[in-house]
Amino acid sequence: MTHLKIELPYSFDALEPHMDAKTVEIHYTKHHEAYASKMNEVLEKYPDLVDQNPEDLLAKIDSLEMSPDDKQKFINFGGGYVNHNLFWTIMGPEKQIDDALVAEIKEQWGSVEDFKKEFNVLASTLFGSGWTWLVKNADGGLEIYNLSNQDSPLSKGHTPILTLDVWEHAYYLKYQNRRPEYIENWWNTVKLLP
Ligand code: MN3
Repeated sequence: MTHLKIELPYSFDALEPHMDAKTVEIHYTKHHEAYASKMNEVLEKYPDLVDQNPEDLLAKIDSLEMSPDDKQKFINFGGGYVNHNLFWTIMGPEKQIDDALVAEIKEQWGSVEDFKKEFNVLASTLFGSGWTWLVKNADGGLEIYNLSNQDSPLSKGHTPILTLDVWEHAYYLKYQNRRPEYIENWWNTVKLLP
C-alpha cells in the first residue's frame, strides 16, 4: 500500500498574502512529496507495517521492529509526511473559530494573546529546523513546545493539535531571514483560532 499525502484543501494561492502561492506550491508538491515517497520506500521493506497508519506507527515507534537505520529514516520521512498533513489541514483561507479549543487555551494561558505570545517566542527561537507544537498530553492538558527536524509529538504519546513549520523552506522565498514576521502573519491562516 502506498500512502498518499492529503489533498491540499485549497488552491496554492488561497493563503495569500500571509503565505505566498509559490511557497505553498513548492512546499506541497516537492518537499511534502519527497517525505511521502521516501517514507513509502522505507515501509515497503516491512510488509507487516506498510498497511498500517503512519500516525499509529509513530505512536509506537519504540516497539517497531525495524533496523535502527530504517527506524531513523521512518522518524524523519514518516514524521515529515504526517506533520505536513496536519499543517495543511489546520490552515485555510477562512477562519473557523474552534470555541472548545479557545476555551481550553484561555483556561490555561489566561488569554489567546498570552498563548500566542508564548508560542511565538518558542517558534522564533527554535534553533535549526523543526516545528512548534500545541499538543494535548496524556493527562488531557495542553502544552506547547518545539521539536527538531520532523520529530512527532505522537512518539511522546501526545496528540498534535496545532503546529507551525519553521523549516526555512516554509517561509524563505517570501520572508528570507524574517522568521518572526512569518510567524506573526501565519496566525491569519490558522482556522482553529480567533
Ligand atoms: Mn515543511
